[in-house]
Amino acid sequence: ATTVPAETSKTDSAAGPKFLSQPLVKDIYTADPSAHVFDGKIYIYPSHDIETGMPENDKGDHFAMNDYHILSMDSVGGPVTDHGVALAVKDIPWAGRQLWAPDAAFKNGTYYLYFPVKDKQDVFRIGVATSKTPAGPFKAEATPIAGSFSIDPAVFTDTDGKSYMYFGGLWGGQLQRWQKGTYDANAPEKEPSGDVPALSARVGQLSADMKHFDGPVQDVKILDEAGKPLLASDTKRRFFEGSWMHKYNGKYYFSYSTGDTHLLVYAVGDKPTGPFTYKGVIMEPVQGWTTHHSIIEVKGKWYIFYHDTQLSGKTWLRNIKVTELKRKADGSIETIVP
Ligand code: FUB
Repeated sequence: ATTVPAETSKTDSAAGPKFLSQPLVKDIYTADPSAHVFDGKIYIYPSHDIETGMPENDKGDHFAMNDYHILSMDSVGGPVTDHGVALAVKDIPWAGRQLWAPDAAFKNGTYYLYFPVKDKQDVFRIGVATSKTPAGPFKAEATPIAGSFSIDPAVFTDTDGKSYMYFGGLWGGQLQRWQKGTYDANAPEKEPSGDVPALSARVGQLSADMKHFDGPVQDVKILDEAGKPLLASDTKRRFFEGSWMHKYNGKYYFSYSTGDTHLLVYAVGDKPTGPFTYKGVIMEPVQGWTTHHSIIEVKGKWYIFYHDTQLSGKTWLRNIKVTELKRKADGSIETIVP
C-alpha cells in the first residue's frame, strides 16, 4: 500500500476546505468512486482508468480497464492510501475485457466486491468476489451472478439487514439489448427514443450469501410529479447509468446519471425497490463526458464522491473527487455546481 499525504487537507477561510473538489489521488487515474465506511474508515472502490489507445466511441471501447485499486482514508480530507491491485481481469475465470464501475458490501464477516466486466462473448455481466479485509485482495467466484447483466452495480443494505443490487446502463452498458429479457445482439446500440417509457435501472434483492439474486429482478420505476413513468424523450431526467441508493430520514434516495445530458439527479421513494418520484438535480455537468457518484454519511456530514477529467482532459482518464452534499430542511438536496 502507498499513502499519499493530504497536501490539500488544510483549510482556508475564503475557499473552504481545500481537499473538496480536488483529485483525491494523482499518481493513477480513477473513476466511478463507490465509497463506504467500513470499520470506522472510508474505503473507496473506483474504476482504475488507463491509456490503452482504444478508439473513443459510444460503446465505451476507450474504457478498457484491467484491474481495481482500492483506496482508503481515515477521514475526509486526510491522507489517501492506495492498497494496490485488489482484483484483475486475468484472475476472473469468465471475464473477457473492460472492468467497469464496481461497488462493495460487508456482511457475514466478509467483504463483497461487485464488478461489471464483459464475458468472453463480449456481453457485460456482474460478478462478485470476496475478501476478509475491505481492501482485498478479492477472489472472484467462478461464474457471474446468475441473472445479472449490464453494468454499474450498486449494493445497498437496509436497516433491516436486507441487501439490494441496483444495476444497468445504456449504450456501451448494453441495457437496451435486454428489453426482451434475454440478450439481443442485434438490438440497436442506443435506447428507444421519443414519447415511450424510458428504459430504467433494475433492482434485485440479494440472497443471504450475497452471491445470488433472491427472486426476480425488477425495473426501477421513476415517476414524474404526476405519477407517470419518465419518458425516453425526457433525457434530462431519465435514467442512463450509475445507480446509487442512500436512506435519509426513512426515505429512499435513488440517484443516477442522465448520461448524454451529463447530470446527476435523484428520485425519492418509500421502499428500497421503489417506485421513486423524480426530485431534482444533484450535480450539474462536470468536465468530461461521464460523471458517476456515490453518497455516504461520515460523522454526521454527507458527502458525494464523483469524478471529472481535471488531471488529463481526456474522457477515459478520470480522477475522483469528494465534496459535501447539503440538504434543505425538507430533505431535498441542494444542487452542486462543480
Ligand atoms: O467507467 C466506465 C463507465 O463509465 C461506467 O461504468 C459508467 O458509469 C461511466 O462512468
